[in-house]
Amino acid sequence: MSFMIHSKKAKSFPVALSILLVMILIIGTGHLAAQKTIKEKIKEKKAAAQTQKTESKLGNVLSSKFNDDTLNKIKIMSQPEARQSSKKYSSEKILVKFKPGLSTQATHNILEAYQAESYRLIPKINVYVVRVQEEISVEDSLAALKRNPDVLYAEPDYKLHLLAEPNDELFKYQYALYNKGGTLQIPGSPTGKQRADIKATGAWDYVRGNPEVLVAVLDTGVDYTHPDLASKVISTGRDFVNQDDDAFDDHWHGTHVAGIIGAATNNNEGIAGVAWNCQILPGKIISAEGEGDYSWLIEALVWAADYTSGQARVRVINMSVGGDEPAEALEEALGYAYNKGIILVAASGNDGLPGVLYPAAYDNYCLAVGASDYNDQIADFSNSGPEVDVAAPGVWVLSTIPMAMTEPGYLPYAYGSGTSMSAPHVAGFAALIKSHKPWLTPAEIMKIIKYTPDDIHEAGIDEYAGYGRINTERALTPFRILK
Ligand SMILES: [Ca+2]
Ligand SMILES: [Ca+2]
Ligand SMILES: [Ca+2]
Ligand SMILES: [Ca+2]
Repeated sequence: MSFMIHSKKAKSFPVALSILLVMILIIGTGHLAAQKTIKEKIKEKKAAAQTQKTESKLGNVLSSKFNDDTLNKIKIMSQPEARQSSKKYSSEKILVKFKPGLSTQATHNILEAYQAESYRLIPKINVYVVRVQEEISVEDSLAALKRNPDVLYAEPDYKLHLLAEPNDELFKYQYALYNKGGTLQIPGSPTGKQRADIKATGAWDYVRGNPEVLVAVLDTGVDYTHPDLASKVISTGRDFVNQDDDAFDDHWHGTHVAGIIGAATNNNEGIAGVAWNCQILPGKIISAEGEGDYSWLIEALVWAADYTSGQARVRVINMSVGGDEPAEALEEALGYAYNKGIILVAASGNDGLPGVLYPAAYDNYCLAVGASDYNDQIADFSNSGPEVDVAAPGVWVLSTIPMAMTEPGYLPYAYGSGTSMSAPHVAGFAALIKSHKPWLTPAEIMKIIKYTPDDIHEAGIDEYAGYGRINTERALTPFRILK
């Protein structure tokens, strides 16, 4: 499948597929975080970076390995083998839910009778993440548990993957927000179409967001030391991969996604985000290698849904990730967040095939987002299906990348393509609507987003663009009453 993605991309963008950086020196340090914890963390990261530099000068193998690895990971990401070689589900963990009415002791007895190596409960949805013993296969464990009358369901812990690839060209403006038309300065690209964009400048005349509206970015983490993000990230978040309270980005994807949603805007630095004043909450569910387990996403959904900081609450969750399989525990976690009033936005997938990935395919809970381009054409990698709700720009989208991956003399921004870049435009849009009209429910906000786009691709609703490319201005501008 991944081969499909890459061969398609290679056809469209022969120069693409490695991360790119802007060639201007970084001036100033930008805005540091308002949150003390973030400030402290920034200090720590800088000290760590300093140590690392010193150590690599001394030829320390470990520290130079960090740097090389980071670069290698980017290269690996752009190889067609990356997804092909990955397993479909975890060979160590499964997800189990018991029928209601069973005591905790009884469930533990059952898990121990089946020789679980260890287990932990995801609260609120009461799903156990069970680690099976090495000598027992997950297939055997699942088969045995499914036969137990006390088990409601037992399913594999499927793998998630990211839905974007970096490109290696750099351009001077964000057509996605405001497309002036004319050349995009992309080698080999056609001319961009005037106003093939989400009309962000029109919407910003009315709404710029509320800092108490948090957008959780469930991804590879976020570089909260980035000059265009530091003031916008509310806390260091939670890392479900490494089980710690520091969702610092050791990949690049989550930082890119976070910038699209909410980079500090109108600050003489870098790029503009869609939701100017809303804040970002990072949850790390994808490893440095670009892979994740469903259980990490499930746990993160429950955590984000319950997260509060003063008056601030998560109102939107962005998931630029996807897996091929449905899973009951995932659907339950989505339902938990949705019922707490959270708008769930997910990428449709980058296989260029019919078939929307999960979680995007859960129609009852998620807005599934496909990718359009600078000409309002559907990207050839964008997955299609009746579950697709809307499209948003996902080709050559400029955003933030981690400082650690920025070469000296370059700015920490890069172009990326994928439905991963499309979903955060919609997440930022949802955050603007929620800021403007906090009483609206997720169902109502989903309707506004679906019923206000510009029709693109085939006439009317279609399986590639859904209702069309989002139009934030149409949704957020007050209606004028004409006499
Ligand atoms: Ca961490
Ligand atoms: Ca900025
Ligand atoms: Ca849908
Ligand atoms: Ca259409």
